[in-house]
Amino acid sequence: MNETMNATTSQSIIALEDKFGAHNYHPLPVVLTRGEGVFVWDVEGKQYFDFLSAYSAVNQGHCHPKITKALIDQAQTLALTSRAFYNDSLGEYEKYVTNLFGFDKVLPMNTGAEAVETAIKLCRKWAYEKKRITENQAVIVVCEGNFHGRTTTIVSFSSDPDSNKNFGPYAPGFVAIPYDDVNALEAALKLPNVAGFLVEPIQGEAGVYTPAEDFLTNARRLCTENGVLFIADEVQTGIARTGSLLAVCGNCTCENKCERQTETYNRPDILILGKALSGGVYPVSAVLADNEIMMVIKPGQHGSTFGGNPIAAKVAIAALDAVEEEGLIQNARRLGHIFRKEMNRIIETSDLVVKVRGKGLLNAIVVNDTEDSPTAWNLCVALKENGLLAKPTHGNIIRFAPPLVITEDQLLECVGIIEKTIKNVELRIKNEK
Ligand code: IF1
Repeated sequence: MNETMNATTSQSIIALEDKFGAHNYHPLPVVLTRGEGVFVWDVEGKQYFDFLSAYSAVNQGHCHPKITKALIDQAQTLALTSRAFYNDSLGEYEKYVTNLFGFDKVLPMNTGAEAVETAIKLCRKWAYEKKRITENQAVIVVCEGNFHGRTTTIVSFSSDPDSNKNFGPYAPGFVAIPYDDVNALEAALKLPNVAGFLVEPIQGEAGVYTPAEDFLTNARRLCTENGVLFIADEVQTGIARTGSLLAVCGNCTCENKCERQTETYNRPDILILGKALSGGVYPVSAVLADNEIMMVIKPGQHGSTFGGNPIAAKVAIAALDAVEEEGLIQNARRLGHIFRKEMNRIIETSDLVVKVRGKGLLNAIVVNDTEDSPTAWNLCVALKENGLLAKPTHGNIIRFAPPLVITEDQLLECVGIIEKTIKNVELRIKNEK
């Protein structure tokens, strides 16, 4: 293809989406055409480090050979049976994933939001049938600043106007407390008819808010004391992203076979997984719980056309295998410490960036400007020019979440890109004054 055609390719593709696609996103102006490991390439052939990992769905790296092989092999064998019939992949996956995470049963779904909706239904049904809460009166406690998906029920309890304005009427049965506020949680759990507490172990979209060390431990204790289900949404924080198999594992390094009894493991009653459960090659999500909870759902009371399909089953096994075989938990933990140390070094001499926070390889920097300023966006555009892709979560916060297969050398190269870009943007801002 000649230079002129290449030169317009990005623009023509962006124009296509602008003309024919809903405007429900405002992507960074880059058009990607290939991905491999930590790298993606745009249609002009430029290579980038991917520091978003499709919002932590590509923990195992783009187009992971084993995962894509599992996808292709199964797609050429048996793609979808629906759950009207058994298939020879689902049981194998169900055994694998329940053993790995330590629960009696799994309910397979597709997207994270579907898994969150499933968890809400499961929690409510358990409350009516086991806890004997008055029917249709169940309350689930949630946290301000949450992000659990975009269905009308889920946005009903969002505190972000972008997520819920003009999508009413809102679903009842949710009470919000401030995130990381144990006293507020204790008080809320005393309300009548409380069935569950739904929480992200780290609030991703809100800006990678890591709670106090003992928040999840206190939440687990309070839920136990009040007979309320502790529901952990690990769609974004799970599958090694935070340097443990799950963010609720606390500081467990998962070096040994998990006994699930370590004092740092705040075992949820309902565990929600998605995104990296498939390594980003296919929509796969899951809800895990023990029999006492899971068995309240009887045949015909919940499901989905694609939930538990053979491709999803094989892909998820390969995706979870990769986490174990490639030591992604330990890599995320070790490189996360290095990354935050390097970011803090940069922050010491920067007026533009004021804070770094996160766990494992789920991190974010806070830009020294107002939420509605274009500074964080402009910094991301400048990072793109320098070969690294990241995007602001909210206004002045930029999430940095590379695939967990990144090497130390690659990470340090990216630190160099980030440092250089911050300094260039600072200089540009100074010269504009
Ligand atoms: C978008 C955010 C991240 C999630 C948690 C459930 C879901 C998500 C903790 C729903 C999904 C995605 C959705 C995507 C962007 C991304 C996102 F910015 F929206 F908030 F990661 F932070 N629980 N998060 O993070 O899973 O239905 O999407 O499979 O909607 O723009 P899903």
